[in-house]
Amino acid sequence: MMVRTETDHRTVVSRRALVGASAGAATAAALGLSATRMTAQTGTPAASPVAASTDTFIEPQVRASENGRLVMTLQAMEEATSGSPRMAYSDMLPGPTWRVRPGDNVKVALVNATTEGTNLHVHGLHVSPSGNSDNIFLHIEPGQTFNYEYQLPENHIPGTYWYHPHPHGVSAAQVGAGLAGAIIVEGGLDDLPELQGLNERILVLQGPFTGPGNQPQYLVNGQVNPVIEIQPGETQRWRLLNVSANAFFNLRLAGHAMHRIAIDGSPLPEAQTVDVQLLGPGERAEVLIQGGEAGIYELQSVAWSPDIPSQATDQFLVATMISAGEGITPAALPTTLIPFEGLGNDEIAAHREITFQENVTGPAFAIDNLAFVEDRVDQVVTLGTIEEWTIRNASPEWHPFHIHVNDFQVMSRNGVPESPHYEDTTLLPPNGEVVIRTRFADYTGRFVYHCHILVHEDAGMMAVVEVVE
Ligand SMILES: [Cu+2]
Repeated sequence: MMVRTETDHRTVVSRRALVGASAGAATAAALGLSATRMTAQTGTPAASPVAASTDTFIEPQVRASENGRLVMTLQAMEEATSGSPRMAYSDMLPGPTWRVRPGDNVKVALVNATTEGTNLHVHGLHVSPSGNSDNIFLHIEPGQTFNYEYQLPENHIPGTYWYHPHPHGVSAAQVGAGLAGAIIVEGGLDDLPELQGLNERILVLQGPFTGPGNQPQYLVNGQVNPVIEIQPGETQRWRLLNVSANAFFNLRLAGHAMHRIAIDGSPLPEAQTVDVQLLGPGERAEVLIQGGEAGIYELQSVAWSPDIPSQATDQFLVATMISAGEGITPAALPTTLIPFEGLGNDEIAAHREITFQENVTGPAFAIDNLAFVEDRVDQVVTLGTIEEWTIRNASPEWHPFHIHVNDFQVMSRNGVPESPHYEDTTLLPPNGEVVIRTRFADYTGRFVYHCHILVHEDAGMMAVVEVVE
């Protein structure tokens, strides 16, 4: 039996970023492009030169299943760098990308080489929450190795997922230090004729770390402002993952629309053209990009939520796209994608109301007036049933709601019906509400729902659901 195991390591790539490589400017020069760029904000050429600290785009290493199996070791470790404290899986920032297929069996030996407890969560995967599967109640102590095993069902939805530690109280510190990586479940959209043969890129977004001069530093696949190359007219498929602990990425590519084909782990029934893709912590999207005329284009996170001072985010540069080389005739973009099987007409077994709160008295971050306690069950639901949850946000800040094991259809946001789609993490608007429907399919056991701003989760904004027969 062919089983791929982890055999090689490489140094955390961000070390190069810390010393300020200038490959991007060199690349631009080699391509004969003048040092002007399109800004994300205005779509017009900016006077300033290409940012000096760009780096050639590199993808995380891949661990791919073969013959239905993936076996690997992930060593959670602390990194001594000159910048902010870093942690890494197997000396990689981000960790290696798992490439698996529906029905696969995945075995991960998690080696805790850090000085504190950790564990492992597979965000968005529809797998058992019990035993040595996606069980976030496990505590893997320093020096301990734990053998996780995930059995993906044959009907698992192909898409973009990720993994990270989930130890209550220190999730923000560990994810924020760099412990995160992507999971790709193959199939689905991959098989659409319009998407076959496209250059595919994965952008694992992390930060802010503390960069030179104590400036916030955002990384793409461990690099500062990498250069992504595209040909004029070429179509590329980008998988965008916000695996930061607490940050929002409000992505805009100068001079280019993004054609969204998936949100979180699920394909959309129809492609959507957007100018800006907001990703809260934990959220993903897949977009198609068609290279514009030869030039340099910035991928920015544009200013977000300016009217909420505690969460307002200024614009920052994420990456640079260079369109160069032989122009090709743009292919027709797909419109209809994967047929949608929604929950809108199904029988609803129960309606629940869940409220996220920030309190002056009592727990500062709470759900339904309670801070998280791991041995208290907050919701008991019946296996196989569909429920509708109205999730209220009684605070003046955004909170990304996430629930493990089962994704959900977003029915409405602040009373406005949403187009048909599933998510596993969704933004609760300040003093607003989101209505979701979800089927508690296939797995009994205990798991959690929580805010994916991990400092909020660590402070108690998390609760337990138990699925029973
Ligand atoms: Cu929150």
